[in-house]
Amino acid sequence: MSKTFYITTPIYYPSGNPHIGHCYTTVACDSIARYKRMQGYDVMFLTGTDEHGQKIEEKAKEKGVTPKEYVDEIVATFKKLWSYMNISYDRYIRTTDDYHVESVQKIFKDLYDRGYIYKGKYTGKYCTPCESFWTESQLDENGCCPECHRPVIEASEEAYFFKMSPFADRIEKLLLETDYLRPKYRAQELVNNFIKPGLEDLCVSRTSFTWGVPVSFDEKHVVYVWIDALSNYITALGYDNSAYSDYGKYWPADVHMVAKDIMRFHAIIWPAMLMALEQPLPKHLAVHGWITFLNKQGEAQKMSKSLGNVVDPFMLGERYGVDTIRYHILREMALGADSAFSNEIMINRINSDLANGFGNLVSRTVAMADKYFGGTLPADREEGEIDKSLIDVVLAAREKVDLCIDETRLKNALEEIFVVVDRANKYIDETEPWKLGKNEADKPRLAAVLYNLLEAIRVISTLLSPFMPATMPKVWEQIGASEADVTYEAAGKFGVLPKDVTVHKGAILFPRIDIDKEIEELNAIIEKNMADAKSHLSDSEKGEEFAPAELAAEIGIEGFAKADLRVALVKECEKVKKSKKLLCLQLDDGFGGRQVVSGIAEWYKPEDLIGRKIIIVANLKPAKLCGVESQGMILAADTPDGGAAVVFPDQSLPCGSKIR
Ligand code: ME8
Repeated sequence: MSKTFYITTPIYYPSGNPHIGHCYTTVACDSIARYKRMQGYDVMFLTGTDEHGQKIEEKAKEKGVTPKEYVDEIVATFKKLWSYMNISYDRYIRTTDDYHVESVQKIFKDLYDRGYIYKGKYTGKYCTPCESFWTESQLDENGCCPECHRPVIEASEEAYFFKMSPFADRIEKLLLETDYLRPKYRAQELVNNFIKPGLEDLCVSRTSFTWGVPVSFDEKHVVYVWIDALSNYITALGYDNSAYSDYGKYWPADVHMVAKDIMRFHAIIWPAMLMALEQPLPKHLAVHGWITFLNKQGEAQKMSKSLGNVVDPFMLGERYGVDTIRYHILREMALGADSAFSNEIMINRINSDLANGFGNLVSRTVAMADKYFGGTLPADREEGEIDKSLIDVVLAAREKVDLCIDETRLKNALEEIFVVVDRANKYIDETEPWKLGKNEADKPRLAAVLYNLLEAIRVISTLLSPFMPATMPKVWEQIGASEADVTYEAAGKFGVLPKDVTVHKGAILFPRIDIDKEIEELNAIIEKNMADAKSHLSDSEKGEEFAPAELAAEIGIEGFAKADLRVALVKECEKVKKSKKLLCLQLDDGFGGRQVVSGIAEWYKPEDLIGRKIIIVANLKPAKLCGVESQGMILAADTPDGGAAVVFPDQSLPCGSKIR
């Protein structure tokens, strides 16, 4: 019986079109699934959509369609994208599928029968117009509803609760003492934030909307969307239903992959549910960061529809090819950390690794085999001393990549493969085949050099094929490799291609991109998207999509005290010549005056500021911006549309007042 491997993506909310962020998790899981299949595993790769909940219900209402009609359309876009991106999922689950609904009802009832779910009262802040409960911390700055900003009332409703405290110790051990959570450094923060203060019972039913799985024994309640959603990982295998019968074969999952925003649900609630059901726990939870968007100011923003900074994978794929995009997103993101997307970073990466690195290696090697030997290498070869150092690097690659795959470190896996690419390119510089080609007596040496390069390319392309599945067959065609030459087994060997291999010159694999021209075009697209986003979103969508920048690392009060913030009056203000962004302000700071340059010209005209009091960082080291000296900076807040809003203090404060 072959070994099995089960890997899952989150099931995505079909509440907007999928973007490059969704692609990251799915492409990462796809690459691992393909690698494992290549290794001979019997793989189950699951993805799907999470289709219930109040938000979907509301969006469908806004559009005047049923929730099912609403999700059907978006699910079709998700599936179209996955097929476009070459995603080889084995099963696609929709939480509206009948078998899943049936299983969720049984799971809920089972937890109830076991005494882990009980009926109680949910007490909280209630917004009557929105029919929503909020916790204290979710309320807006005025203590009102975060959605409609109207006052809330203290209210309670009947609800079911899931008792999580019996599992606190086991979950703490799971996080701190096993390698369930990757990267491990996130475990302590989870334990400190959620387990140490006492694991609270979780409210797992709702009565304020109906678009969900009804509780089978109390139909006015629908099951909380996370209980519904998390269950997908087992219902899709046939747990508590007869649609499938793969539970025994594939469970427990080898890897659940998610981004950090939903780590808590997978690290705490999901294990608690499985413990309560007395089922085995998944082996690993791999948590990656977000693909953020690097804006013109060089700041990383979360991608969101309201900012119009959502990068469209179809558009990128059309311009650069699907495999190139797959490579780029996987190569940029280290497990656990965020990765900033920018057009510049992407194009530089494509040019350096793919066009100059791997693509050039293939085209140079094949072109030389063609030029000097008419495409077929002669069997007569002369090995050289330097060859061993190349062969050693080639032979070491597979094991290193295996390890990275097993630890879900895909960026590192690609780096390991590119160590071989770099070594092979260096081997060309060292052996100078173009010189060998000039001399008939050097032809046996040249044949050996080219053969070694073709072998290196064979191993590189085999190991790259799970990441770039559409391009590698083109490489195999060019280097004359048969199917048997590019198996996992063959990637651990050197000398597999026939001695008299015939190459076939083909099209350039990764054309070099003209960076200036591309950036100009891409920036124009993004700017248009941003403008469209502003004009198309409803107010509720703007609020919903706004995601504040991440909190900076904690500092002590002494850290804050280092910044000297003061009130200052803008006496004069003018645009800095030759700059679209900068304003130069003359200030009365209470200490004789100073000049500050600020990058807010896109949002403020000089007359908007003259005569008003603002806040400055008064002890910032002076700096020159566009050649103009700036003695400090003024405080401004990020706005949801990517702009800046100057902070105006109480205008009666005297200049120089200290802010603490
Ligand atoms: O949370 N960068 O669904 P969701 C990287 N339905 N990954 C991103 C990303 C970005 N900018 N944006 C989204 C849900 N993702 C629930 C999940 S699972 C039982 C239920 C990816 O549509 C990432 O994998 O909001 C993240 O975890 C997931 O999309 C969240 O997708």
